[in-house]
Amino acid sequence: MRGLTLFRASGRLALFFFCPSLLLSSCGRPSDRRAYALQGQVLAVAPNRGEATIKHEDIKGFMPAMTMPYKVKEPKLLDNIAPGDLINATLVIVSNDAYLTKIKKVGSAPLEKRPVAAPPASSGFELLKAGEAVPDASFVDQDGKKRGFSAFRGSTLVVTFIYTRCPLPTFCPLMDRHFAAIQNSLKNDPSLAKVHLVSISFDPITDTPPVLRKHARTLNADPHRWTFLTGTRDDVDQFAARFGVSVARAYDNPLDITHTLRTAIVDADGKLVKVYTGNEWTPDQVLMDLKPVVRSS
Ligand SMILES: [Cu+2]
Repeated sequence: MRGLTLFRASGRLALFFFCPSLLLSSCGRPSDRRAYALQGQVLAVAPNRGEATIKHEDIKGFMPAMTMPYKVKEPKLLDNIAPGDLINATLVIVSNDAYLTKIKKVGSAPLEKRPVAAPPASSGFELLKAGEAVPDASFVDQDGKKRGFSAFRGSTLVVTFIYTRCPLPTFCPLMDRHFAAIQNSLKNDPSLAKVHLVSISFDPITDTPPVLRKHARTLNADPHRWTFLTGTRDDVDQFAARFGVSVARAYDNPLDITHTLRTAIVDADGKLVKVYTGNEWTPDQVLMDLKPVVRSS
């Protein structure tokens, strides 16, 4: 035990010696780890994905009450929990990851039927299929300018849906990081010069144009290559639903957002090429898939 402690101590020391000129934040990675107490109810368990969906209380100093799928540190942590269980757990946030650990069942309660804002039946929410034209929709961009989706015709698009307050590094912030990586690759590949990135926020209450502009700047988004849009809640929800994005807001708090992730390639004629589900796609995969699309347009 003592040996291990010594080894660790010298490991840290070595780290400091090896990178004295770097910022402490990148040197001292272990200090990036933050842990928060989470209390909530398990709504669903997905052992194959190593995930549990938890409706949880405010996490002081980190995020408001929310319902989200969380990864667990080890799959076996899911063995002892079931929908309806009330749990205490520790939410660990590291630079690009987030997971639950120390999950402890403290009770159970009937599952409340979550009032999910279902899309109105009349608006025709079928999922778009590859080859179908993406319907037009009105948005406003990070400069407050009105932008119809059809105004992007002529550019091959990579479109994703996010909100800037999304607290989990593996969700919306990951989409942002992936888009930033794609943007960098686009700059270095003249054959992809006409590809444009579009991030659409489904949280128009918070993500006003100034907020989106600031967010874009934080990500080093080049406005000629990467546009941030938002719109009325209904317009955004209906548009997003066509790609398979579901957004649910708690009735008592529209800022409590639960959502899925979808990212899509749309060709220069405005037709859907491909949709990526969730957060498991990579920038390289998208770049590969873009090449034939750009070539044929
Ligand atoms: Cu998110």
